[in-house]
Amino acid sequence: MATLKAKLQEQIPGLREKYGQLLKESGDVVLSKVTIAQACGGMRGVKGLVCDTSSVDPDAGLSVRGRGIQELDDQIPEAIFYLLCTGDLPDAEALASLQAEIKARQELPGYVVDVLRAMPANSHPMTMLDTGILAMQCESKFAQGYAEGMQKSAYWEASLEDSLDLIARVTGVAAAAYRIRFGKGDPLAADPSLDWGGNYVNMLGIPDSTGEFANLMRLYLTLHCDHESGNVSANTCVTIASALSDLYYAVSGGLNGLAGPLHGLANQECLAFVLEIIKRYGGRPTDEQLIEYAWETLNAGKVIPGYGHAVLRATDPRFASFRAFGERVCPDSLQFGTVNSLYKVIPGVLQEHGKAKNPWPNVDAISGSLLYHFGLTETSYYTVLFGVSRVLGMCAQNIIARALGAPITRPKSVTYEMLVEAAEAA
Ligand code: CMX
Repeated sequence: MATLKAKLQEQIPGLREKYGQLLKESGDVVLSKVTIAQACGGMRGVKGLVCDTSSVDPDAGLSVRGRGIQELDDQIPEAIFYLLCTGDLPDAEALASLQAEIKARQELPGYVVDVLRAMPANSHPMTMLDTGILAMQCESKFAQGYAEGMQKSAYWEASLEDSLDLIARVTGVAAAAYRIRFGKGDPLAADPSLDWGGNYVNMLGIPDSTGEFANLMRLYLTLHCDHESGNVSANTCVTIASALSDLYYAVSGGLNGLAGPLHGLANQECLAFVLEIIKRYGGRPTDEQLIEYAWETLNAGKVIPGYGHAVLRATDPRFASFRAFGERVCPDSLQFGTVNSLYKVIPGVLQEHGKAKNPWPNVDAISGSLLYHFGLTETSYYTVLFGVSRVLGMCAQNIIARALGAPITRPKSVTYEMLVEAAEAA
């Protein structure tokens, strides 16, 4: 099988042709209607975006290029990036070539560490990640090519270059942010003998005598890779990039959206929730205690973190993959055990509460308990891991959008008066 670039080179003419033909023959076909409730309600369910890298079914959950995420959870994240971009998993040769590309680009520019060190000591790790990425914007090959009059047909190649640079370096930025923010010492250099996930663990500097933390990291980076293009972070990234802003601008902006508590920050809040419960009840709580705690949370007007989803209507398969990992590696962990107990009682409580359309857990409900087991106990760092993984999807989506010459995003907004007019006309 071909290297990633050769494979894309081979696929892109066909991709352009099939979209061109579809638009020519069926461009006027109606895909979706929009109600007033949807316009006022975060556009939930409105089909107005195109994304080929992945898709989320309300019951089956995430599929990457048509393959359910659970059948991919033994793949390393580099292979997933290849799959996101091309629709195929790489063979050994293509994977080795992609890994070599990443290793060749992974040295972090020294100024990134200077920028991170200059930030306020109480900066959120997500702010450090986003800032570190944005600081590297001066390295963008897309921006440079554009300034030099690059042909539109070559945009995707510059996007691939930026993607490989970003993927190679984002783990270094994230690990440096961890070490600086939490007083762990100087940032550690990348080790070219390690794969992407293993290297990230190594640069965090957390001992991993069994190698299982590196396995968890690979799983983590695989499971969080992409989730269509309508979620806040992906959609923000797509919108920024549609103005031909390069990937450094777009990914940094998208990750700022991921930092919100209703989106990626939920994984930080989930573990804080679990730790608070353990503290309150002095150990592993009983089901009755959990039910009591859940109702207190809901009655205080707060959400149960890690439960519910804008699209999913069943247990997130990524939750199931993490659960299987936890059962194998740390079945006796207090935090993992409490997450399991919550899984038993929370869906019933939320059903009785009657508000959430989906009472089942999403991926964030469990990931923190596993990180905690391996000594990554700084909960405010958890969303950074989510962000590092999501860079894979954002980059893959961008390469394809550039190949197709995606236009600038510009949906139409309406005023209250226009809504009333539409209501009266109906
Ligand atoms: N606990 C309590 N109430 C919840 C809830 C939960 N876990 N999930 C949804 N609800 C409430 C909503 O707040 C909303 O209440 P109001 O009508 O008072 O505003 C009502 O149920 C209906 O919401 P919904 O249509 O079921 O859910 P949304 O699509 O509006 O929101 C989400 C989805 C994820 C923001 C929401 O379920 C939530 O806040 N969950 C907790 C935070 C979380 O786990 N986020 C991570 C999501 C994964 C990700 O994107 O990263």
